[in-house]
Amino acid sequence: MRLEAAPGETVVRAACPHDCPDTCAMLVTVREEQGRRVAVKIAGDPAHPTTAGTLCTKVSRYLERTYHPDRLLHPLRRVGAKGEGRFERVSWDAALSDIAARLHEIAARDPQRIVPYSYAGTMGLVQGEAMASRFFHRLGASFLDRTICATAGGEALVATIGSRLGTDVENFQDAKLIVFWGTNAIASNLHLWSRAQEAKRRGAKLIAIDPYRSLTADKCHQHIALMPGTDGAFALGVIHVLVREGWLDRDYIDRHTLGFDALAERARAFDPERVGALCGIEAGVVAGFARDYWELRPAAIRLNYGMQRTHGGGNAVRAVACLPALAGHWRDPAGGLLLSTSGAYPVDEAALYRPDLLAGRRPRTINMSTIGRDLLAAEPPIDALIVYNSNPVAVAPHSGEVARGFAREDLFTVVLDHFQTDTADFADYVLPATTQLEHVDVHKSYGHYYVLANNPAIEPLGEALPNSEIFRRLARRMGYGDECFAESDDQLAAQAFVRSGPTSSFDWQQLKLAGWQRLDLPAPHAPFAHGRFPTASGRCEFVSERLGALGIDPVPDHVAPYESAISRPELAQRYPLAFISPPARNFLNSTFVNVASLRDAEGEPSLDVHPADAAHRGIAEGDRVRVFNDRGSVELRARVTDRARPGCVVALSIWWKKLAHDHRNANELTSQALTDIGRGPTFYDCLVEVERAVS
Ligand SMILES: Nc1nc2c(c(=O)[nH]1)N[C@H]1C(S)=C(S)[C@@H](COP(=O)(O)OP(=O)(O)OC[C@H]3O[C@@H](n4cnc5c(=O)[nH]c(N)nc54)[C@H](O)[C@@H]3O)O[C@H]1N2
Ligand SMILES: Nc1nc2c(c(=O)[nH]1)N[C@H]1C(S)=C(S)[C@@H](COP(=O)(O)OP(=O)(O)OC[C@H]3O[C@@H](n4cnc5c(=O)[nH]c(N)nc54)[C@H](O)[C@@H]3O)O[C@H]1N2
Ligand SMILES: [Mo]
Repeated sequence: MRLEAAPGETVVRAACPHDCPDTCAMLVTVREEQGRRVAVKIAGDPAHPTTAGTLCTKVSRYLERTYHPDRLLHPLRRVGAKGEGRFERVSWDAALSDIAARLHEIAARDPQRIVPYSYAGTMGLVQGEAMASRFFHRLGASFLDRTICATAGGEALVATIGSRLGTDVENFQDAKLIVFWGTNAIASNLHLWSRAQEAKRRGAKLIAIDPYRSLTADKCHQHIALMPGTDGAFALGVIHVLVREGWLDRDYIDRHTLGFDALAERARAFDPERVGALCGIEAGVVAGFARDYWELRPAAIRLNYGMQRTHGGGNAVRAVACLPALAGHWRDPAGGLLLSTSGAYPVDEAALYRPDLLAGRRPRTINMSTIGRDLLAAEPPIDALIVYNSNPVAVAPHSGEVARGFAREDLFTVVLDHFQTDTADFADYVLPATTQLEHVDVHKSYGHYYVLANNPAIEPLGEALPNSEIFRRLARRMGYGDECFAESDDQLAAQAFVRSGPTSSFDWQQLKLAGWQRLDLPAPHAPFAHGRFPTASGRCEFVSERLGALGIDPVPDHVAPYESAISRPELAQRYPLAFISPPARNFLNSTFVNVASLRDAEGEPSLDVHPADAAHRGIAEGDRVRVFNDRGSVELRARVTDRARPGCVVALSIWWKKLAHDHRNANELTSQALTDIGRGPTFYDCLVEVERAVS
C-alpha cells in the first residue's frame, strides 16, 4: 500500500503508543532536510475504521513532544542529592558498565533485591516488556505485579464473563441506550464518543454515571452523580428493580448464566431507598435507570476505570457486568458492555517474554501500587529499581512515602525516559529512550479489535536508544550470551502473536506495509450473542467459584469505600470531603504535562468544589486552597462549580510535581490501600478537608 505524499516527502505508517483504548493508526509525514529525516506532520489514518482520520489534541502535538527542547539526548549520572535533579553527561559505555557492575554486585546477594518498575508509557509489545522481561527473567529479579490501572476491573470481568472482551466499538452507533459508567469518554476514549454522538443523532439516549459532571456527563441526556465508590450499590439496586418488575430475559438467563437465584437474593437487600441513601442520590433514579435499561434496546454500557479505583471496585464491576446478561442485551451486536478488548489478542508470551529464562526460580512479587511502602519496608529490601515507561514518583499513590522510598541513599535507581520526570530526578542514572517516531513496534488495543504496526519515521534523536536496545546492551554487559538477546526489534515484533484463532493470519512484514489489520473475527462481532462465555462453566457467572476459591465473596456485593462518611464516620468528621483525581483531558496520565501548549490548555493544578462546600469554608473562586488529610497536603486553585457534587471535590490530574508551585500533586493525598479484587490502587477512595491557603 503506497501512500500519497508531496514531492520530497514520504508518509510513514505508525501507531499511537499511548495508554488509551483508542490505539490510533497514524500517518507521519517525513521530509529530508540536510540529509536528515524530519517529521513535519502527524495525522490520524482516515482509512482506519475507528481512528477515522482524527487524533486527540494530545497526540496531535506529538511532534512538539518529540522535538521538545528538554528531550533527554544523552545518558546522565547523578551528581546532586537524590530528588534534586543535578546530573552530568556520561557516555553509554560508562553508564552501562557501571550499571552492570552494580546489578552484579546486588544479584550476588540476591537478584530479587532488583525490581523492574514499568507500566504503559508505551503500549507497544516490543518497547514494552519484550526485551525487558527477558532481561529480568534471566537475572532472576523480583516480579512486578502491574496493578496500577486495570487489574481490579480486569480480574472482576474475567471472573464474570470469562475474558477481557466486550461490545465492538464499531457497533456503538446502533445502540438505543449508551451508559457511560465511570468514564469521561470525550477525554479518554474520543473515538467511542464520536460513535455515541452518531447514536444520539439516531435517537439514542446517553446516560453518564459519575460523581463529577465531566465533559462527557455534560453532554449526556442524564447525569447520575453518585458518591465515589458506590457503583456496586447502584448496580445491585438496578438488579433489584429488574427482578422485582420481571424485566428479565428469562431465556438468556436460563441458557447462558450461572447463579441467578443467588444474585437475586443478594439484590433483595438493595431496594431503591437504601441505594439512594448509600449513593447520595434520589431513590427514584434507580428505578428510572432500570426501566430505561429494560426498554431501550439494544443498550450498551461503556464501563471504565472510574469506579474501579475504590475499595469495592472489583465487586462493582462484577455487579455491572451481570446487567447485560439479565436484560438480554448481549444478543445484539450493539448491546452488551465494553470494559476492555485486550483479551481478544493471543499474545505469544512464551516467545516474547521467555519465562523459561527463570530456569525454575520463583522470585517474589512486588505490587507496583504499594511501591512507597515496599521501598521502605520490603523484606528482603529493594536494593535496585529499574524504571521504564512509568513515572511512579508522580503517579503512584501516597506520593510522600514514594518519594521517601526513592530518596533512600542505599537504593540504586536507573530511569529510562524521554524527559527528566519527577522520577528521573531520583535516579542514579538516567538513560534517554526513543519516542514512537524513532523506533519499531507492534500494538494490540484495549478498545478495538485491530493489530497495528509502528514503523520508525525518523532516526533516534541525540544518543537516544529504544528500550529494547538498552536492555539488549545491558544483557551483553551482564555477560548473558543467550541468543534471544541478539534478536532485533523486527524479530521481536514478528513473534508477537500466536498464529491461530484471531491472529492466524498475522504476518509482520505485511502488517508493516498495511499499518493495521482487523483480527479474524466475525463481522458484525457480537461476542456473547449465543452465550459461549469463556468461563469455567461456559456461562456468565453471577456466582463465581473461582473467586470463592480465593476467599472472595462469590456473589457481587456492595463493598463500601475504605474512607467515607458511612464507613468511617470518625474519619469523616475530620476529613468530610471525598477527593477524586481523574485524568485531565490534555494530559495522558503524567505524559504531556511538560508540553507547553497542552499545559496552558489545562491552566494550573486546580480543585473543583461545589458552591455549598465552598461557602461553608469561606472559599471563593480563584482562591488558593490547601487540600489535606493524614497522608499529606497539596495546594490547588479553587474553581467553585456545580460540576462537583456536594461532598466530593475533584482535582483533574496527573500534574508533574516539579511543575506545580508547591512541588506536589494529588497523589500526596491518595492511599496505598488495595481493591477487593485484583490488588489494584484506590486513588478515588480518599477523604480530605479543604481550607483557604495562607500564603
Ligand atoms: N485525555 C486522557 N485520556 C486518557 C488518560 C488520561 O490521563 N488523559 N488516561 C488513560 C488511562 S491510563 C486510562 S486507565 C483511561 C481511564 O479511562 P477512564 O476510566 O474512562 O477515565 P476517565 O475518562 O477520567 O473517567 C473516569 C471518570 O470516573 C469518574 N469517577 C471517579 N470515581 C468514580 C466512582 O467511584 N464511580 C463512578 N461511576 N465514576 C467515578 C471520574 O469523575 C471521571 O470522570 O484513560 C486513558 N485515556
Ligand atoms: N491520582 C491519580 N493517580 C493516578 C491515576 C489517576 O487517575 N489519579 N491514574 C492511574 C493510572 S490509570 C495509570 S495507568 C497510571 C499511569 O502511570 P504511568 O504508567 O507512570 O504513566 P505516565 O505518567 O504517562 O508515565 C509514563 C512515562 O513513560 C515515558 N515513556 C513513554 N514512552 C516511553 C518509551 O518508549 N520508553 C521509555 N523509557 N519511556 C517512555 C513517558 O515519558 C512518561 O514519563 O497512573 C495512575 N495514577
Ligand atoms: Mo490507566
